[in-house]
Amino acid sequence: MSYLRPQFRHPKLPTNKIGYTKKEYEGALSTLCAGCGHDSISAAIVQACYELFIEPHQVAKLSGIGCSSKTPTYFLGNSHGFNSVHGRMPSVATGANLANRDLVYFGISGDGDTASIGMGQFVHAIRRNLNLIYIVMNNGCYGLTKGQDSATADNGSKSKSGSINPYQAIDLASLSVELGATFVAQSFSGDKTQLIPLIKAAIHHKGFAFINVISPCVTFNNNAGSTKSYDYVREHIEATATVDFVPEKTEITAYYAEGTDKVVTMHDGSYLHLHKLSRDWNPQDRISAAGALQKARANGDILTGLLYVNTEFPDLHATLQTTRKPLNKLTEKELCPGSRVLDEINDGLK
Ligand SMILES: Cc1ncc(C[n+]2csc(CCOP(=O)(O)OP(=O)(O)O)c2C)c(N)n1
Ligand code: SF4
Repeated sequence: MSYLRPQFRHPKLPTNKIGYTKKEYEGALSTLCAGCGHDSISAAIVQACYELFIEPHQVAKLSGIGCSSKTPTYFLGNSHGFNSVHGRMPSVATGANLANRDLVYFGISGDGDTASIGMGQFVHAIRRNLNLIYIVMNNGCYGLTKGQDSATADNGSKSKSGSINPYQAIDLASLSVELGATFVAQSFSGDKTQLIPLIKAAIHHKGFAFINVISPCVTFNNNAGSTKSYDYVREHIEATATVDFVPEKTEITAYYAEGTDKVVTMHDGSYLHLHKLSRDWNPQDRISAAGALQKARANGDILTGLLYVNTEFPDLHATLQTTRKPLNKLTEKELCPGSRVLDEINDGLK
């Protein structure tokens, strides 16, 4: 495979509302294995940011370690990025986010990075409702270190070497719902029609937006008997609803009449329009989302779509009442209230 990407693009490439072509949202050429699901997720992120005409310099990409955590190099090359330590992305994302609330934060992780070494960090980012789009590229194995089973590998699933996983799997979507994540979605890397609107909705969600994306590892976990292979996922995928993301308030009115659809209003007035496939699906009902996930799991199915959303719970900035201004833009006067105020604070602590 050649790692040189030609710089040439058609001079008449379409531009988005702020005048950028798709090229401005791309990154370096991927060095992942050809056919790796992670590359499709990167492409979906590029498309979502292009269609939402996000300024690339207003995005920060944080990741841990793994093939999945390498992907921020392959999308949004004009954005800020920090490839941190295995399992520690949520801490770095928390620090960056608290220092500057104006950016869109993507936290990119793998199932090893999140469900093993990073589990402690993951659950606390959820608990705090950090304003972060947290994407797990879930292939059920440690791709970068040659395919060992991860904690999301299903019980009974067969590895490439033929061994059967004797342990229970951690279901990250169920766990997120249980812990109170305010946006939980699940998708498949091969389903960009579903994944792109979910990413757009996650960008507009104010709080922790978790997307668990089943993303087959073609090199180490795409064999018969694996429950994270392309064939298995295609056979067992079950969508709750198809999703449209509608940025303008006015555009939605035509949909209200349809009895089997559901409209969810986001904090900023944008809408999620869900065309329900399963009867009685209500993404704002946490208990039924938890039940539906358990049921799908018991049947060996993978439930996809927007599983749960709560637009009421305050995000971390609202809880901590942090400054609206990014820390690096605060003036000395704003940072230092003066000795009189400091004396008053100190007196209050006596
Ligand atoms: C502290 C630490 N422990 C272990 C490793 C070795 N290591 C690197 S990546 C990885 C797992 C990667 O799996 P995952 O997060 O699922 O990403 P994937 O490669 O499958 O996309 C491990 C164990 C490391 N780099 N740092
Ligand atoms: S080893 Fe697996 S996860 Fe890593 S790049 Fe290759 S296919 Fe993707």
